[in-house]
Amino acid sequence: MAKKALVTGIAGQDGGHLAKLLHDKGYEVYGVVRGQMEASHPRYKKLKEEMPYAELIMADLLDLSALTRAVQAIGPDEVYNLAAISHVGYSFRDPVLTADVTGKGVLNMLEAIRLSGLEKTCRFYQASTSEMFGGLDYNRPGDGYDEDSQFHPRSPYGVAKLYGHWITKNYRESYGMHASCGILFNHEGDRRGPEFVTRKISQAVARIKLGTQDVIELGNLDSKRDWGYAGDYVEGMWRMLQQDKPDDYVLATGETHTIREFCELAFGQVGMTLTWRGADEKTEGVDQDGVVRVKVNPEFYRPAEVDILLGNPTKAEKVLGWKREVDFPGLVKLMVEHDLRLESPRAV
Ligand code: NAP
Ligand code: G4F
Repeated sequence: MAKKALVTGIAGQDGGHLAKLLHDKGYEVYGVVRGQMEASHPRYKKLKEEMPYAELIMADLLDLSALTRAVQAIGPDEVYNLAAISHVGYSFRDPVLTADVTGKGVLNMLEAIRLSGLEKTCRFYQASTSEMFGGLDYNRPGDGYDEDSQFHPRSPYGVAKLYGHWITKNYRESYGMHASCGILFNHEGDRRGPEFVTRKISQAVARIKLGTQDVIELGNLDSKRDWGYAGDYVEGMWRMLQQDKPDDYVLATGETHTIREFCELAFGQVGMTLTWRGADEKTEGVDQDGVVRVKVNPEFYRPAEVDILLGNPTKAEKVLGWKREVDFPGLVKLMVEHDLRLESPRAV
C-alpha cells in the first residue's frame, strides 16, 4: 500500500518541490491550501496543472476543526507542516497574525493529529528555521550554527517559529510522537516568491537584461546568508521522517555570502559587471557602462536585522546521509536562467 503524506503549504516554494519528491517516491500526496478555492478557481487550476497527482484540501492553519477533518479523512502516515507566514519583513508589519499562523498554527496541526488518535502512527515534520538563531549568539564563527547553538530570534517570525519548534519537541516528549524539526537555512530556486531577496534580484536582472526594467531597489546589502537550493532541502525533510527516532537537524551549505555577492554573480550571469560606489543609503551598484543598476531604499530595512547566518550541517550529513548538490554559483545561475526564460517576450 502506498504511504499517504499530507503537506501543508503545498502551494509554496518548498511545498511544490516536496510534493514532487513524494509523488516520485510513490506516496499518495495530499495538500492543504487555504482560501475559498473551488475547482474553477484559477489558482486551484494552476496548482492542479502543476501537480495533477496531488489531492488538494481546503483548510487554514488557524482552523483546528478543518485540520482535524482533513487528518481524519486521509489518515496520513506522514505530515509535513510547511504552511506559515514566512516573510521576515512582513512579520514586523503583521506580528499578531504571524504569531497565530506561524506559531499557534503548528499546535493546531499537532492537535489535529492527536485528536484523530494518530499520534503514535503518524510522523510529523516541522519547518523550523535558522531565523531562530538570530545572529547575536554568533559563538561558533568557524563552524556555523548547529543543533546545540543558542536561539535568539530577531523578528516576530523568528519568535513564532521558536514556539513551533518547542511545541513540536514537547509533543515528541509528551506523547511519544515521531515529530522532527528541520532547522533549515535559506533555500531558494525558481519557485521562490518574488518578495524574497534572491528572487527579487534574479527577476530584476532578467528584466534589466531584456530592457524592461532599469534599476533594482534593495535594503541591507551587507547581511550574509547561507543560501542553498530548495530541491536539495526537501530531500533532507523526507530523510528526517524515515529515521527510526525523531530528532532535530540543521540543513545548510556551510557557506555564507552577502546580498552584494548575490547581485554581482546574478549580473555576471547576463554578461554585466557590477561595481559599487558610495556608502550606506547612498550605495549604488553601477554596470560596466556607468549606469546605476542597484540602489538602496531604506523602506526595505528591518527594525532588527539578522546580520549573518552560517549553518553547520554535519549532523544531517552523518546521520541522514544528506548532502546539498547545488552550490552558490549554481543556484544563482539556475535562478537567473529561469527568469530570463520567463521574462523573455517569447515566453507565454
Ligand atoms: P512559502 O513559499 O511562503 O510558502 C508558505 C505556504 O504557507 C504558502 O503556500 C501559504 O499559502 C501557506 N500559508 C500561509 N498562511 C497559511 C494559513 N493560515 N493556512 C494555510 N496555509 C497557509 O514558504 P517556503 O519558502 O516554501 O517555506 C516553507 C516553510 O519552511 C515555511 O514554514 C517557512 O517558514 C519555512 N522555512 C523556509 C526557509 C526558506 O529559506 N525557504 C528556511 C527555513 C524555514 P498561500 O500560497 O495561500 O499564500
Ligand atoms: O530573502 P529574505 O527576505 O530572507 P530571510 O529574511 O533571510 O528569510 C528567509 O530565510 C529564513 C531562513 O533563514 C526563512 F525562515 C524565512 O522564511 C525566509 O525564507 O532576506 C534576506 C536578507 C535580509 O538580511 C534582508 O534584510 O536580504 C536582505 N534584503 C535586502 N534587500 C532584502 C532586501 N530582503 C528582501 N526580502 N527584500 C529586499 O529588497
